Amino acid sequence: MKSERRFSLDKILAAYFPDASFNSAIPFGSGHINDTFLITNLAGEKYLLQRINHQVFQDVAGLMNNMERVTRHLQQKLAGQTGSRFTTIQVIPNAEGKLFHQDESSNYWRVITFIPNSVTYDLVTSEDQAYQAGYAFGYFQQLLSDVPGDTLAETIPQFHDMKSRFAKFDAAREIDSVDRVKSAEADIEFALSQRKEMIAWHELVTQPDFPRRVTHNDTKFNNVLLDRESQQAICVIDLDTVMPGVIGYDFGDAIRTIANTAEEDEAELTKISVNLDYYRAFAQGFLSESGQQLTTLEKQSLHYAPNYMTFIMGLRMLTDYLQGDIYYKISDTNHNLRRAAAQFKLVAELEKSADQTQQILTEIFQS
Ligand code: GN1
Ligand code: MG
Repeated sequence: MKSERRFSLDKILAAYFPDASFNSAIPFGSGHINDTFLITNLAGEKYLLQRINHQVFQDVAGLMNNMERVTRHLQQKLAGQTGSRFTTIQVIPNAEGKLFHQDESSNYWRVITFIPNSVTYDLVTSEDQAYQAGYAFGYFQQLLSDVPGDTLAETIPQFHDMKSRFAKFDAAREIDSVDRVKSAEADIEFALSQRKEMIAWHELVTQPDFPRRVTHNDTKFNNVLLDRESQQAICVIDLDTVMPGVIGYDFGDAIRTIANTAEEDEAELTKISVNLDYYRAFAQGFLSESGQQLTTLEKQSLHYAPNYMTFIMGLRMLTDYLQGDIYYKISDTNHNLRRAAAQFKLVAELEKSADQTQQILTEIFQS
């Protein structure tokens, strides 16, 4: 949800670094929810300052406690692994020792470390990148496998719950507050045609005997930092939604951006298809790290996970379009509709590649 930009960065920085002067603060990254600035002080030290969207993350204290707990855990685990190139971001408390800072206009802020010599990409351009991303998210998941999930707050309740997402979609269609239903008929029809199957997968993975794990829940390719020179994965970022989940959420959401031949909001739908080489490379990297711990049921659930996660993103984007763009940042009035159409096209493409992707997963599990 978008809010007015009313704040003074100087005052906020003073609450964090009372003794330092900063000579630049530049907008950074391509997130759709929070606002991020790269700040540099006179000594050349860099940090990331982020305004947390507290309409999306309503429990900011719970969110920041999660982040502190998760990053501390990662730090401890990584300190015990000699020679690991992997690192983690850290939360920098404000001058009073608080994990976040609230300004006079009720904006919430946090500062985190900046990882130097790293790059992110929105699109994968080589098998090695896909493998690196798989390795990173799989390793991340494994490092967090001994954080008790019930100690983490649910930062967005029912985040990947298809029933709840459909209920919001149905309400948005019904209310049609900005008179956009007519312009989205084809996508609405597609969404409705998928309802049964999508809800069935969610029911499968939320059965009482299905393992709950600490998952990242937002595993886009651009949430992996690669070392600028070696191009190897060194860090997983955007920890806002690290909370209890199922393995398929992370596998599926990553495939959505990693095996997609086009951008998330591609207007030219013919450009969107599944790159099977990237699919395989990502799956190999991911399962090399997280595969051993999976139960048979979890392994079986992975195949449909990309369809599910791609579809749920499209459904959320379409709902936002119907509600008048109240959630995601947009660049034009049709942006959310274009995003939804692109996601739905990818669902259809995943469907077409189902035999090949099943074969890939079977081979990896047998090897
Ligand atoms: C949002 O802010 P960003 O870009 O990291 C969204 C994800 C979506 C993504 C789509 C909290 O993530 O769920 O997959 O946009 N995050 C939230 O690009 O809603
Ligand atoms: Mg995010």
